[in-house]
Amino acid sequence: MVTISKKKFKQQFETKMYSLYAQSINEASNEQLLNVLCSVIKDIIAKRWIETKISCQKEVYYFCIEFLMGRQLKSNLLNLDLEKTIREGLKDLGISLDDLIEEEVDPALGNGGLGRLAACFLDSMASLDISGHGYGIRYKYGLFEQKFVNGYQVEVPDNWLTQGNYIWETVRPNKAVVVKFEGDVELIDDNKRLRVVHKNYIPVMAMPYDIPIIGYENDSINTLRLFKSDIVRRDFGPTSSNAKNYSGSYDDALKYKYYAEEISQVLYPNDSNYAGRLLRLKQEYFFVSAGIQDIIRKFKKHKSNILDLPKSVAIHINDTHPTLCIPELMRILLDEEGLSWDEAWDITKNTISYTNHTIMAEAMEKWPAEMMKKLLPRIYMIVEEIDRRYKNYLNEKYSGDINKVNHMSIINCENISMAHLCIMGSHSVNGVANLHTEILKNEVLKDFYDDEPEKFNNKTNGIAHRRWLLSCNPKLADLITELIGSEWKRDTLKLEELEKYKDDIDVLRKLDEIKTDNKKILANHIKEKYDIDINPNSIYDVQIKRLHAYKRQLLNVFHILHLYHELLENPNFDIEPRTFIFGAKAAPGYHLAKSIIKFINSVAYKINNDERVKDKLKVVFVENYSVSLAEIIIPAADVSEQISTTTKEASGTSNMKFMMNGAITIATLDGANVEIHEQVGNENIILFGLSAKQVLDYNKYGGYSALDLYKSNMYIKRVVDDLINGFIPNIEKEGREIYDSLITYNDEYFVLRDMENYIEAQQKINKLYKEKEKWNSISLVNIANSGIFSSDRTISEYAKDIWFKGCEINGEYNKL
Ligand code: 26W
Repeated sequence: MVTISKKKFKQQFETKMYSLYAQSINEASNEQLLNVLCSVIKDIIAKRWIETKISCQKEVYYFCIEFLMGRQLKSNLLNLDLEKTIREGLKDLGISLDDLIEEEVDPALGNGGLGRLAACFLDSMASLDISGHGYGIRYKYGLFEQKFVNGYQVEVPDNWLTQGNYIWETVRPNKAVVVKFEGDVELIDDNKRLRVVHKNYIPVMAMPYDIPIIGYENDSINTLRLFKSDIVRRDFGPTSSNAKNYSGSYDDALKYKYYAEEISQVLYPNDSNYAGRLLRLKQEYFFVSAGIQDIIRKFKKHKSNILDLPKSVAIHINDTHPTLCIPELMRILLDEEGLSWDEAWDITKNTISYTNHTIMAEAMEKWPAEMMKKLLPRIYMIVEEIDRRYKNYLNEKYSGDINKVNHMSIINCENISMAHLCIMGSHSVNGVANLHTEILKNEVLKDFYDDEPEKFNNKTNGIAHRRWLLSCNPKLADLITELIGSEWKRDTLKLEELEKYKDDIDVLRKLDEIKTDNKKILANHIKEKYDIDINPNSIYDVQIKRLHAYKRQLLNVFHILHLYHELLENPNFDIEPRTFIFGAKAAPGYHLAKSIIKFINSVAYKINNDERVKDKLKVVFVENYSVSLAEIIIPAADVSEQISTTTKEASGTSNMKFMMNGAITIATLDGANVEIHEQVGNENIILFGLSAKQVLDYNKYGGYSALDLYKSNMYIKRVVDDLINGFIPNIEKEGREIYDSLITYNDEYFVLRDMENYIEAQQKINKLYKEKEKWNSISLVNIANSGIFSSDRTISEYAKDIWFKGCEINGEYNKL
């Protein structure tokens, strides 16, 4: 493991300050101090980073259109075991490490679950000594910054690269590659060998920016390589005469510059709705082609026989956004390596694996064939050929069952189904929680499962416990270590040893003190930012995730309104003081979601300004929810709201983070909540709501009337009417829109159907909190059983069952 003494660190810090800024330490701003510190850390790890790169293990390449990394300084210091040395060294120089940690930008290069999972996976791959690297896009603007104006969400561009560069990145111009768009493809018969010539294409340069991914207390430093798009400059080397020539006029040159730079300009702020925009398809091909070219270049430098690619390389497609890895790898193998179709197809299938993250029909990517044909003519030809062969196979197997063949084909009704291409072009398809995988196998992807059952497998998501416990909740981590030693940091299943303290009053008291401390930290933050006083002795009840109808923030706010009414009617109503905390961004084009934000903010405003309930109820909607905010909120939570419509949340990962930090979960049996329930048993989780089967049956056979329920249940009616009767001021339009979604359009997400049951479940929470010792004991049982949700477990499973399956040289992964 790399290390440095305090003395040497201080010397290096001073020298770096002079060389970068030519000034003394006491003149420097925090921003400059942070830059200097990061630069010193990069120097410390540089040699190790290079060495990791030339390891001879099988390499895993994780393609994902988003990586939601969070701040890196603290987690890098943790993983390098340097926090203490550097804290003290800086202190000697009169600098506070905490100030510098706070100074770091939190890059929002992802929307939510998908991107954050990718970040946790990188952490685990490095920590498990797996040579696994990420490929993605270096967006100039990340996910918009959210502001509330009169309770409405307003989106502000996220200009995160204010200084032009990101402190952790290293640009590698010598590794840039060209990605080709548009143009014409000619097939030339060259002495009986078909040669493919791509003419008149628009060349776009993919410039790699590398970020080191440091393993936990080991020697691995992997790489997250993000590509920035740019014009191909004349000095880049010989440009092919087949490329379109833009040097003609000033106008053309400007157009070209815009075309190239636009590709990595901004992250699409959508996390469930497929929009079908040309620019998005450009983004997808851009990073996929750059990544695959990079892999092949690297492979050929060290190994000779391209037929051996699957032995040395595993390529993982994270959701369908990088699907074009399949035809792009085919293109290189066919056109550049001169392999036959069958050889190329074997290699491609054996190299590539795919994860599905959602069953929501509206999220399924389907690209218009015409669009792909024009933008990526050679890729389209290959997709057509894959489809033609697949249809032949299906026709033969299902003897002309036209419906089935059409349903399963890749190109259908002029649209290309990316999920279908992923399934048939890869050797493994996995869901992200048991229930999700079962729904894929038995409902959404049933035909594909019946066709190739051995391909399908489950990999329940996980979280990087280093960030989500060790780093964000140090007091809890220390208590755990004091009780059971420190092995749990490497092997989280050891957390189970905590369970023996579930009746130990001393331990439970300590746990309670830590939670209260964390709650005070959050209270201070909320006071400072929003000037709202919250009571650290109240129940902190938290729902933080993207705003989506299926996640049912509405159910939560209806319950709040219910309590409010009960309190107004009866000031002696039995209620433990509660603070409801929301954090959520809505996709800018998602009208209903934005209306729900306005509704929640309006309810919050009304309740927080009502003296009558002042000591009992508070509602806080934090602005601009982000990874760094989650790191303050999660350790302070008492209640974890995981209340999606059953079947809709593929897994969820905040549910695991809360559990690991001792919150008690109120949940539907959806996604990974099912597995949390299996871990802790009935007594240690509060469940409610429809079962998966009930939801699937309602969807298939009908039989639910939201209107009937509304009419017959006075509690439901009372809160639904609040949307339209003026009780909550200034929500005329939004209230009506939400009301219609429930009553006129029959409540697609069963909010009203689950409401009574949810209120009962919430009463259980209220009652339980009065027995503080019991509460703390449940909290401890949750922490003790959360070890299985470390992403180290998830990644070990990916390694064993997918990436290194049957790999002799990597036999050691069987031990993971
Ligand atoms: C094309 C638009 C689009 C964009 C993003 C469609 C779908 C996505 C993502 C796949 C949505 C997503 O983030 N899904 C979430 O993935 C998490 C990690 O597996 C799960 O925990 C969440 O349950 C799932 O909603």
